[in-house]
Amino acid sequence: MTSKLMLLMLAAMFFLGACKSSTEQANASGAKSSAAAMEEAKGQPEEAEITAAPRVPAPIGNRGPKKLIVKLLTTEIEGEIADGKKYTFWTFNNIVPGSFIRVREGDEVEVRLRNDANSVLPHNIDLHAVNGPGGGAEATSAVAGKEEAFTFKAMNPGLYVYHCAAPPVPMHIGNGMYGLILVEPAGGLKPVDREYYIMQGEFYTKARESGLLEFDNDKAVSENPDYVLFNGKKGSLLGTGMIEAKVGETVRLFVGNGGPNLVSSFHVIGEIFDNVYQEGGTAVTHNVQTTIIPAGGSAIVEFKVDVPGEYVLVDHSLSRAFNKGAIGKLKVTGEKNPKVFKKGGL
Ligand SMILES: [Cu+2]
Repeated sequence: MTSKLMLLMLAAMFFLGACKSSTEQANASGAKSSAAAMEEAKGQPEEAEITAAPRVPAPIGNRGPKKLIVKLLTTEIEGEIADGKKYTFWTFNNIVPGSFIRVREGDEVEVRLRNDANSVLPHNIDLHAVNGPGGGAEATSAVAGKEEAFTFKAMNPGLYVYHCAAPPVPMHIGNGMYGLILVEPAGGLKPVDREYYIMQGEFYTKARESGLLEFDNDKAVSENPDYVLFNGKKGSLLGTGMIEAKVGETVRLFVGNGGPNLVSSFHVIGEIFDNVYQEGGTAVTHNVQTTIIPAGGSAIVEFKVDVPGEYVLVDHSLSRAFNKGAIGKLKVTGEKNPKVFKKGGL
């Protein structure tokens, strides 16, 4: 009887020990994002939803890895840059910044880049989310009227810049050829009430006889832009372009900086960032007033809005905001909250 009991106890101890060690192993492998990234992408390829700023595609949620196709068209088009002035933009999908791309860690992504038949120059795409030569630049280099493609596995979660890397690279980026790709971690980002896409870039201009503005290489080399803009146009986030939220909501901004040269000091006047995914990576800091966004880099900022009003988005290198265009607004509507903010004394 006693020996039977001891055997049972020994068996139970062994079983529990085995359970513990397998749980520990699972935790150890679960902590490695690379392990999650090695999950197999399943099913037939689907076309990724892509959107124009300030909109972003729907969150990934809790799905497994997929095979996705991202279609991009490079173009050279005239558009308004500021105050009725026209500029020859070079774009991904006819917009600056280019379409927001949203994928999941472990997704296998086929990027199809077609260069419009009316283009003068070859274009390509270097996605900073890629592990591979040139981020895909050589593999996608396409002359006018041609399509090129490459496939990559999204191994590292984060918010990444993509841009054209055809020579001269500062000119292609300076003309507006940049955008953001978000690689969500397994399980997805925490849900929030509002998400927006904002990308800064500076423009170095000179006028042709017709008045049409084009890229000025001397100004670019001396890093002296005429315009520093959010989403490729002066006032794009003002007036009817203001982004919006309601009191009590949490706002997430995916902020990128195409450059090609300047580092942004991103700030929202009257708000504090509750969370900042520094440089678009995995490290999150709290209670941040202004965050640095490198040229060719990004940040994800999150904050809850407590009080109604208009909140001004700036590059806190303020001459850029008040003289060169790097200014936008977030309009918050809802009940006043005098416990948090009121005019007058106690
Ligand atoms: Cu290009």
